[in-house]
Parts: sequence; C-alpha cells; structure tokens
Amino acid sequence: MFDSLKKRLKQAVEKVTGIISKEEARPEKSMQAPDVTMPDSQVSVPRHEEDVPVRRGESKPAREPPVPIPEPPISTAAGSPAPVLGPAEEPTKEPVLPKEKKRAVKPAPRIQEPAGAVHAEPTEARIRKPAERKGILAGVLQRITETTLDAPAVDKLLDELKLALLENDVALEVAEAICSDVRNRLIGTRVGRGNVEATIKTALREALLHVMQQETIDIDALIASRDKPLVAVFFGFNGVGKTTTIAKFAHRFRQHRPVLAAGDTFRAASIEQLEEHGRRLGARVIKHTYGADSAAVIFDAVRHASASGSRLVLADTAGRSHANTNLMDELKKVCKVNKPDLKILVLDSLTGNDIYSQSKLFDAAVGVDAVILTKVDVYEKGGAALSAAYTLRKPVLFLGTGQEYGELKEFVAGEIASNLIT
Ligand SMILES: Nc1nc2c(ncn2[C@@H]2O[C@H](COP(=O)(O)OP(=O)(O)OP(=O)(O)O)[C@@H](O)[C@H]2O)c(=O)[nH]1
Ligand SMILES: [Mg+2]
Repeated sequence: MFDSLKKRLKQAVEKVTGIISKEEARPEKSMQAPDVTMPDSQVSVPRHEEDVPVRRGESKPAREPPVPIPEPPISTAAGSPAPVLGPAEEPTKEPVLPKEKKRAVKPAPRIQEPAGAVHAEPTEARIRKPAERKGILAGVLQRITETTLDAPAVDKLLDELKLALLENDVALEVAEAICSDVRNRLIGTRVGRGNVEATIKTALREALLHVMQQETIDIDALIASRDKPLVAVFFGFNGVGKTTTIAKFAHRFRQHRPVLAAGDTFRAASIEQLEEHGRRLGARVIKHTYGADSAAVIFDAVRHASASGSRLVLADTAGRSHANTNLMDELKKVCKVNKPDLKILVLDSLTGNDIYSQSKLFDAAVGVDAVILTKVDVYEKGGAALSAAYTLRKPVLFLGTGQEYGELKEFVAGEIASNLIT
C-alpha cells in the first residue's frame, strides 16, 4: 500500500544521508589540529633522534662529524713509491665500539642544528596527566563518531522530502507542516555517524504519524453507549464509492442489524443499486421515489430502525460538488433535519491533490466527523491519506481496499507510518 510514497521517501532519506555522511567524512577544521597536538614547547614525543631527551647524568650521543669526501686515489706508476702522507693527512680510523653500542648509537641524520638551540627537557608540566589525555582523546573520538545535524544538513533533507511528498499527492500545506515538524525534531540533534539514517527515519515516521493520527472513533462503543440507533450519513463527490462503502460498512457492523436509507434520490439507478446490496447483505432498505426529499427518506429510516430494534442507520446521499449548489443545500438540510451522529466524508484516493479542497468544501458546508478513503488498492501514491487527515483534523476511519464487502480496512495511523518508513 502507498508504495510510490514509500519508495520516494526512502530515496529522499538515503540521498540526504549520503550527502551528510560524505560531508562529515571530510575532517572539520578542528579535526585537522586536534587538541592533543600540543605546542612545540610542550611536545614530549620525540620525532627525531636529536630530540631524544637526555637523561640527567648522561651525555648526549656524539654527533658524527661530517664525513670528508676522500680524494680519488692518484694512480702511480708501477714501482713508484707510494706518496708519503703527512700526519695531518692520516686516514681517520673509525673508533672501534663494542657490538651492542654500535647498534645503540645509530648515526643521527645530518641536520645542522641552529647555534644555541636548546633541547627541551621534559618536565612534569609538559606531560599531560593521563586523565587529562583521556578526556581530550574522548573529545576527539566523540567528534569522529558523532555529528550534529545542523541547519544546512536538515534543510537539504527537507528539500528532498518536500519534493517526495508533493510528487505523491500530499497537499502543499500538509507537506510544509510535515517538513517543519521534521525540522524541529532533527535540528541540533547529536547523532552517531552510523545512525544518521535511522535518526532521520525516526523523525520522519513521527512527523507522519503526527499528521495522520487523530482521535479515533470506536463505532461499536459509540453504538453501545446510545439508547437509540446511531445515524451515519455518507457524502462526497460523484463516484467516489459512497454506496459501495455503505454496503461494506453494513457488512462489517452487521451485528447491529443496520438499516440502509436510499437518500440518493437524484442519480438514476441509485435506489436499485442500494436495494441490491441490501438484498445480498440481508439488510432492510428504506426508499422513496426519485426526486423525493432526501432528508425525509433518512428520517423514515431512523424511525424504522428505532421501531425494529436496529442500532444503526446508514444513509446514502447523491454525489455532489461545489458546482451543485442545490445539492449542497440539500445536504445541509439532511444534516439539519436528522442531526446525524456521524457525518462521514467519502474520498476517492485517486482524486489526488483535490482531496484537500473537497475536504474543506464539505467541512465548511456541514462539518465532517470522520473520513473514509476509498480505492487505495489501486492508488500507489498515498499522499491523499495524509492530506485528508491533516486538513480536517478528523480521523480516517477506514480505507477501501477493493470491491468486495470485506475489503474495508481499519485505518491505523501508526501502522501506516511504520509501513511508509521502514
Ligand atoms: N478498487 C476499488 N473500487 C471501489 C472501491 N470503492 C468503490 N469502488 C468502485 O467505485 C465505483 C463507484 O462506486 P459507488 O459506490 O457507486 O460510488 P458512489 O460514490 O456511490 O457514486 P455516485 O452515487 O454515482 O455518486 C464502483 O465501481 C465501485 O465498485 C474500492 O475501495 N476499491
Ligand atoms: Mg452512490
């Protein structure tokens, strides 16, 4: 269900996680020179042999004097006497050292030390105490393993998220509300670098849930709490699935012996359609003739239900839009006369973005108590469910998931949010 929205949200989250991770993989300025790099004067870790501190009482290892480049030997004629070398030219003999010492005194690299250079002697002050070092390292480690989701990172996510939502029929106002909620949940969050995706998903799941979750209505409990039949009127645009949904509803709540009211006296064959459902379901249908007053048909159905011990009246009405002023007035009259307990707006999910304006229209005319969203079995996008619930701030009771009587699924916001963000 809602596979398109699910897929797009997944793409958006993965894309932004990738961007954030890449950015964070680059060392921050502070990371290039972490605190552990102490000033030169405090460096206690030797880098060159020259820096090897000399313990008190020990003499510094002797520096090897620059090796004189020997003159190429002067070739002499055979028998000629070897040139006599003066004492100054005598070849310097390499001092013979015991084997171990030879190994210990490695020749130091020939780096000319500036005159007057002083070898820093380590003192207690220069060496950080173990606890202090531990703290510094912990800080560095934290910066390596954690990151803060700052405004630029979160805004990148929101750009992607908004696009994903709008592409899937979520109304602009609703998409913006979701984005703002996600922003509030994420911004400034410190998160383990390996947990960026999970953190974003949790925030998104909660924001979606927040949009969809409205106080639910327990129909059985409502019926049980009343001493007269519960009256539910179903209305909406043409062809959205009102009559079919009434039949599904009658099937689901058949233990309350529902009575069906043929309140659509406008569209040809609408009465016969409802009668056929009643016949199949074994439910009583109260009808007048075409063109009759819809409010009066429903009134009669309520009377019949009360007299026959039925606990539930399900009233069908004609499809109508904002263009049908007369029919909108008729619906107002239906509600005024019968004072239904539940005014249920039936919305076709395939309507897409128009759900937003339809919801507003009917809510302004008669006040909507709950929504049923049909045809989700043939609707991949899913945004309609978010838009309807958020726009009206009223619960989506059920989802129509097919053309069979049993295909009416209870709308559980948490389940849908979890399914959208896995
Ligand atoms: N796939 C699918 N089809 C549905 C669903 N609900 C209704 N339909 C179909 O939608 C079409 C219209 O259904 P109706 O119940 O006649 O709609 P309506 O709102 O009463 O129509 P009008 O009375 O003309 O305004 C029918 O073919 C139904 O079978 C659903 O949840 N899924
Ligand atoms: Mg109908």
